[in-house]
Amino acid sequence: MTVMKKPDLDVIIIGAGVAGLYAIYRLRKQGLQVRAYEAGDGIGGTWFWNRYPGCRCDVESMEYSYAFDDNLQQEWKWPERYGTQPEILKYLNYVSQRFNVMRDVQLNTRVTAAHFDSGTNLWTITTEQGETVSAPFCIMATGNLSTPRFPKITGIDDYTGEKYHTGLWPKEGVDFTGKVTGVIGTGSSGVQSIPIIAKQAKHLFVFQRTANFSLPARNAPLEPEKERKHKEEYVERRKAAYSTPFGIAGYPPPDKFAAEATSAEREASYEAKWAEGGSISFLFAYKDLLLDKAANDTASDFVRAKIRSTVKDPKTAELLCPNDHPIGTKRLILDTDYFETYNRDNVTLVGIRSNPIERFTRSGLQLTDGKSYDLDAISFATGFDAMTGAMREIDIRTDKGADIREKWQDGPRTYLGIMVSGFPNMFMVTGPQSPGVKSQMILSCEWHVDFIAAAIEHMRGKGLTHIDAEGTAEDGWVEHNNQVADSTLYPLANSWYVGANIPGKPRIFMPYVGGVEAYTNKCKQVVDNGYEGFQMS
Ligand code: N01
Repeated sequence: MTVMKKPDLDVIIIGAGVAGLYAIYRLRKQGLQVRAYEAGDGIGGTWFWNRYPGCRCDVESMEYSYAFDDNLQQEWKWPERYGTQPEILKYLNYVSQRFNVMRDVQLNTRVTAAHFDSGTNLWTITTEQGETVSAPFCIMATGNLSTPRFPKITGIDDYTGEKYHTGLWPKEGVDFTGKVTGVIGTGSSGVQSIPIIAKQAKHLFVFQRTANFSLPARNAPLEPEKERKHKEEYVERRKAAYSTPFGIAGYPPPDKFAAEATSAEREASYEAKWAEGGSISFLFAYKDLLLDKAANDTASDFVRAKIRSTVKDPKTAELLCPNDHPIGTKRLILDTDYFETYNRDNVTLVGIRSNPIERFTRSGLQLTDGKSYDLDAISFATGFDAMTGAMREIDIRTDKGADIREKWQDGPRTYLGIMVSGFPNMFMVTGPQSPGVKSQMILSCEWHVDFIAAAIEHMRGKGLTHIDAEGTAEDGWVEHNNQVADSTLYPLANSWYVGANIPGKPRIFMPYVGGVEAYTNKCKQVVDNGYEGFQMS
């Protein structure tokens, strides 16, 4: 008689960022034995790794927090309109302590493999240290922007100066004082860090391949009255957030198409939103900004005019004007003094679209036309292998021959961004084809963890042990995801949403852009219909 091995845990959680921490809390409440395995030497995920200067959330701090405990949201005090990385990390550490989460987190533990055995109905993970752990359920709380990427450019390892990646920033910080510094990349991380690095560096060269739209954040200390009112309305606001496209309440939805306004009215509307700061309000100016190119052009032109009027050198201004994508189709950046920074004498913008970096040298880098730059330090703000990178780095497979790298070789396929057909009992939090990165992330993490917790509870109640997504349900969801994306302007941009920043990555639109309301309604309907599209046994 075969003696069945007793699993080590009920649920393995991979990652102790926002999603993993809540999963521990939520599943423990159901009496489950859980443990999260985290590569970092601290919790916090994104907010643990991205310590670059100026790192700040682009969702307002009163929104960007957990909703699962009303006392928590009443007692935490955010100092500013937008949370800084240190402040958000402090918050996550506070949450961990307050709910005694740390006892179920194992730090400094990178998971290298996760294998499912159908005979035992167990997932077994293997860590970099060689430890193995088994459980019937495994949750990938591995994050969407957690696999930093240096560009593959000749000679990168020959460069002997200081080299940093915004997503792997040293804990002790970096002092660029007196240094000739380069920043490569002008996405959110580059745009947030450039003004601060510029203030320290002897000279800063910004190497820009693609100009991006950025709006002023208008960060400021949080007004006490605004905080008081928000806290008073927290419960209703959180509920209302699920009935919005981005999972954030409080922004009146647009009621007009851009063409219904005169050009003077549009200008006044964009001007007011520019002065207010923030991206949702700006994109909510008109109903069709993300649907109709002509409508979008009016908003794009407004921002380009702002760039031209801010940046004194006309050539630099022109280079900073985005011209290859409609505004909002790449993550809209929020900045503090980004364009103003190019008026400093110690900052030079170098366009590398038509004259790319040819190679790194021992002392800096050389462009294709032969011009070279000696640099004491280079900060790579070159982004991430987004959405699928973290899971593809783990050897995820089943004894029935399913392999995540093979399954996703033409792009991710998921059902609701929660499960992948053929990988039973493995859940994802904010996986591809869910609204995660297009929403208030913490809300989406809570939604998914709650969904997973309820599914496990449902199964236990019925004595079931096995859940998988049906192949047809997955096919339908992938198709729906693509159809929704194709009905918008999003696919027009070469963004990490489509994997365009990773050479060779299949081009498929990865986030669900039908909005949080449509998505959560679909999830509710799935549950109401007895977990439609999932096979349970
Ligand atoms: O990364 P990105 P990020 N040679 O991929 C350039 C979230 N986030 O870390 O566009 C030269 O956006 C690349 O150029 P191109 C947020 O969701 C949030 O900035 O590919 N350049 C691009 O300019 C965000 O969207 C916050 O032509 C190269 C840049 O590097 C996401 O994270 C803050 C290159 C990468 O931009 C990612 O942002 C920070 C090469 N070989 C991040 N390879 C907030 O909450 C890449 N680039 C505010």
